[in-house]
Amino acid sequence: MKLYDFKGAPNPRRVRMYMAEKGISMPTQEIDLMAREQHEDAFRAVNPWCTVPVLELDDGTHICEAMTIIRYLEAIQPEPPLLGTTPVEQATISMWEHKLEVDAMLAVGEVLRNSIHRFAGRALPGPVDHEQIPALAERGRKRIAYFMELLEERLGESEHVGGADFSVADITALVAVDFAARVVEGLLDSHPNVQRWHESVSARPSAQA
Ligand SMILES: N[C@@H](CCC(=O)N[C@@H](CS)C(=O)NCC(=O)O)C(=O)O
Repeated sequence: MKLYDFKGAPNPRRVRMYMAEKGISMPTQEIDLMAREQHEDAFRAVNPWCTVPVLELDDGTHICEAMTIIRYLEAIQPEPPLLGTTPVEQATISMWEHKLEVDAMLAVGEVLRNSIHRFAGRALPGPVDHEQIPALAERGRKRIAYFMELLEERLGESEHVGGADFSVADITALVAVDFAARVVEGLLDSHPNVQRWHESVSARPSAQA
């Protein structure tokens, strides 16, 4: 297997952190998003959606989308479980993971992609170019404030995002919070529960992956 990766980007980080937690290692190929390598023909043949991460299997199958890659790896190597074991654990982790992907990861993307010069004309990842809409950057900032409140409340009642144990919901949450910190100064201020959790999950060796 091989992972198409880009070190500076949040979605590949979700997969790298998951792999580190599981003790899975494989060759990686860096796709330089800054140089728009994701739009070159060689990479379009791997993923016509022009995004990383992508997992390449030994038979040539390509699997895109961070959570889909994670689900595949969990299916072939279930231990230690990071998607829950009982039906209720699995549902709760999946619920929080998905909520944070939509409300947190996409909110930060909305701010960055609609405000910084580098993304002019490239307001969405993928093969189709889109103009920036500054109002979406404003809305994204409000969405970040909302998800921080949501996380604060959740981590006031639960040790980890998906429940008692560390799970993939913590991975998406950590990546999203670190991503949000790029656009909001003092993000963790007045969020003591998020701070406590952030310190603890950031201390895991996998957070450096
Ligand atoms: N929903 C996809 C999102 C993938 C994605 O947007 N990846 C970004 C890097 S974080 C990308 O490849 N961007 C390419 C671009 O900006 O053109 C996933 O979960 O993998």
